[in-house]
Formats: sequence, structure tokens, C-alpha cells
Amino acid sequence: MTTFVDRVELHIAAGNGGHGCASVHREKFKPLGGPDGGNGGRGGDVVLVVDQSVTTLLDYHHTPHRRAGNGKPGEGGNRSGSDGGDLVLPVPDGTVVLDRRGEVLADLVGQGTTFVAGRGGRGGLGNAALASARRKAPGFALLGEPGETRDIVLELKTVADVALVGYPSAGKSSLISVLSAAKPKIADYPFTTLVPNLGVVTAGETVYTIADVPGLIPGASQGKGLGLEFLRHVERCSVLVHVLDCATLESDRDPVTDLDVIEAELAQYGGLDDRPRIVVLNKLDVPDGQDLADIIRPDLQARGHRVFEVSAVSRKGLKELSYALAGIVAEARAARPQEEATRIVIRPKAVDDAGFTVTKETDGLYRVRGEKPERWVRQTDFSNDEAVGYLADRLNRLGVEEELMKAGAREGDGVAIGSEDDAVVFDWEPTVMAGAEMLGRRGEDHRMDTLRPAAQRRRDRDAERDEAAQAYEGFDPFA
Ligand SMILES: Nc1nc2c(ncn2[C@@H]2O[C@H](COP(=O)(O)OP(=O)(O)OP(=O)(O)O)[C@@H](O)[C@H]2O)c(=O)[nH]1
Ligand SMILES: [Mg+2]
Repeated sequence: MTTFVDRVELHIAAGNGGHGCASVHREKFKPLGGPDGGNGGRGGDVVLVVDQSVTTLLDYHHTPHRRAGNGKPGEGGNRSGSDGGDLVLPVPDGTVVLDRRGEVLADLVGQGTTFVAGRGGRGGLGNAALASARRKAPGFALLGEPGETRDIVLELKTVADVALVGYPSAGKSSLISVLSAAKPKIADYPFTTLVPNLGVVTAGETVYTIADVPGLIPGASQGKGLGLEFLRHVERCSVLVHVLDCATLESDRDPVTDLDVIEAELAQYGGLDDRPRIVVLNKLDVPDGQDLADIIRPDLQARGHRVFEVSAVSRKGLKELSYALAGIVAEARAARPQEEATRIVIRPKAVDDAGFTVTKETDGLYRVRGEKPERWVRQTDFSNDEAVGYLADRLNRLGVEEELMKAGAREGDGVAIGSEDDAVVFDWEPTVMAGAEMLGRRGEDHRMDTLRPAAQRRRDRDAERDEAAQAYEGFDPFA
């Protein structure tokens, strides 16, 4: 039996950026050439792309851990490391991407719709790229940044225009089989349908999709039968069709009560109230079927329902039904705001790229938050004094020190850059007046002493990181 998986948790890791290389050109009789360390390559992204030939999330159920390629480190001789390969994950049309708290990150509808679920880390600059008039031969390079890692949930919501709901064995799958070319399993026992079936119907000019869901029974909202779980698949439909069984032999059932029961379960599920509904009385080929329909039709119509009388077996009333559905679907499509043919959803940036904030915390610690300062810290090899000096310069140029001063920080106060659980902490020593001039000869930057304790912390963290990667994208050390 095939398994149907419509919800999976996926653990993704984008590729790490490769470290930049610190190297000095060497040639016979020219002992000290210029810096020639290349940049690290960029880590690959993890990208979800709608592929209509994919119909289930089964693959991800079996292999929930996915990694993109790491960037390669730069090398001497100005050789850049190659970029890590993107990891492209095909997903079915109608896949919803959520984070672990259930927030929707993206709703992927339409062939080719793409979502970058995890961004690869930038590669670190090599010392050649870091050289400037002031720093002619940098003895350091920048580290590659770690790629994003995150846990996401993929949920499949079938995209059908028409959804058939009803008791088990009401004939939902039978109707799909006669209205479309789909060949779902049909049998005279309840819960024949375990996963939604999808068919394509052509009625005149209109082409629409029709789906059934496993039969509902009283108490479905409490998990009876197959529960309401599958109703997720009808959430996107434009019209709900109640399939009522006019030939049921169960003494406590009749089509009108069935309708009430299903409506009550739909109400429990919620969110479907605004969907237009029509009522289909099925199995009118059986003896007394038509008589029963004649009795209940006025009641149903009095409730405002459009009622169709059909038989999936004799094919009575099917043409009228399919054209009526086409009409409702066409109307619903016209009413819907024009959707882009292909929706490209890219995760919005969480933080303001340009800014940073300085806040004083209760314990007297000053916390610096901001995309750039935090990134620069990640790029710093704290075992290299020059690299630490370079970081201090960058922070200074951005105005971090000035803001610290304004916030009341004094020499010796603790300053943390980064979030509570991932920060570099050091004792602050203002360098504003001196700025870049404080950079002495190689290895003599005295600011490094103040950053020392942080250095150890960074090294420990980096040690845990995947060593392999490297990639670099667009060079502007102060960008
Ligand atoms: N006589 C008659 N029998 C029908 C008709 N439509 C469906 N049936 C029979 O009813 C039984 C159930 O049909 P299905 O189409 O599997 O019903 P379903 O609603 O999909 O049922 P579940 O998948 O279990 O929810 C099968 O034995 C069908 O042959 C009809 O119009 N007339
Ligand atoms: Mg069925």
C-alpha cells in the first residue's frame, strides 16, 4: 500500500561559507610579494520549488535532514574557493511552509514557485581582497559565515476547485471517476478512500479540478474515523459539494440528517463557512431512490441549497452537475484578485540591514544588536590579533563606539555583540579618538587585549562548526 504523507518536519542546513585565505605571494628572489589569499566560496542555499510532477511529501518523510553544499576555502595565488551547490527540493503544488511555531512562511502555489528556506553563508574574504592603502599586507583573512539552519514544517494542501464531502460510501469517489478521467478506488465498505483523490473535469470552456476527502462520520472532529485531518485539503476549494447517499441501508440515517451531521463537523473544523455549497443526491438509480429525493428536495431547497439529483452508476444528472460546478468555479475565479502566474516568495529579511541598536541591560551590560556588527563578529578569527583589530575598525566606522558612549558606556564596561544565547562579550575600551591610527604594526594592536576573552569563546564555537566550506559574494568590507 502506498503511504500518503501530507505533513513533514524538515531540518535544513544551508551551506557554510568558505574561509578566506591569508597568504603571501612567494617567488624565487622575491621573498615578500603581496598578499594573494583568495576568498572563500559562498555556501549553497536550500531552495523549495514547486514541481507539479511531485505529488507527495513522502521523500521528506523518509529523509528529513537536508544540507546544501559548503563553499570551499580560498587558496593562495588569488584562487577563490568554489561556491557550494544550492540544494533544490521539489515540492508538490500547494505546499505550505511553516516554522516550528506554526507561523506560515510561504504558501507555494503554481509551477516553479520558489522559496529560499535557508540562505548559505557568505564566504570570507581572503587577505588579497582585504588589502588597502593603509593595510598593505593583511596577515589575516575573514571567516566564512555559517549557513542558516532551521526546522520547517511542510504541509500539503491539495489545490482543487471543487471538494466533495460526505459520509463514507456516499459515492464521492464514484462521482470523481465518472466526472473526470481519474480512477480512484471504489468499494462498498466505509473508508475506501484513505487519501484525497484529484480529478480534472472539463465542462464547456471551463476546466476545473475536483477532489474528494475520506468519508466523515459523526465525531470526526473528535478524531472518529479518519478525523478531520484531511479537511486541510478542501480549504482551498471554491465550492463544497455535499454528496448524500439516497440508498443507505442504515436505519438511523437519512440524507437530510447526514447533511446536518457533516455540516456540524465542518463547523468544528472551521474556516469553511464562506464557501458556497451545493447538495448532490446520489444513487438515484436504486429502487425508491427517486421517491426519497422527491420527499427531501423541498426541505433542502427551503434551506437555500441548490439540489442536484444524480447517479454515478446510471450517469443520470452528471452533465447538469458538471456544468453547474463549472459556473460556480468560473464565478469564484473571476471574483478572486488576479494572482500572479508564478508567485515567487522570498523570506523577508528579519533585521534592518543598515542599523544597529545599543541597549543597556539591567546587569550593566551593553548589548549591541544589528545585522552587520553580528556578521562581522562571525567573520572574525579571534585567534588573529590583526583580524580583531580589523573588527574594531569596522565597528568604529559604523558608529558603534559612538553609540556606546552616548548610551553611557565607560571604559571597562561589558559590551556584548549579538543575541542572548549567541554573543561575544568583551570589556570595552574606547578607541574613538584614535580610530584606525591605533593599528600598530602587525600583531601590535593593543585593542586585542580587550577582546581576548571573547576570542576564546569564538574559537570554541567555531570548532563545533563544519570545517569544510567557503564562498564569497560581492566584496565590500564595510557593506
Ligand atoms: N447504486 C449505486 N451505487 C453507487 C453509486 N455511487 C456509488 N455507488 C456505490 O457505493 C459504494 C461506495 O462508493 P465510493 O465511491 O467508494 O464511496 P465514497 O464516498 O468514496 O466512500 P469512502 O471513500 O469510503 O468515503 C460503492 O460500492 C459504489 O459502487 C450510485 O450512483 N448508485
Ligand atoms: Mg472514496
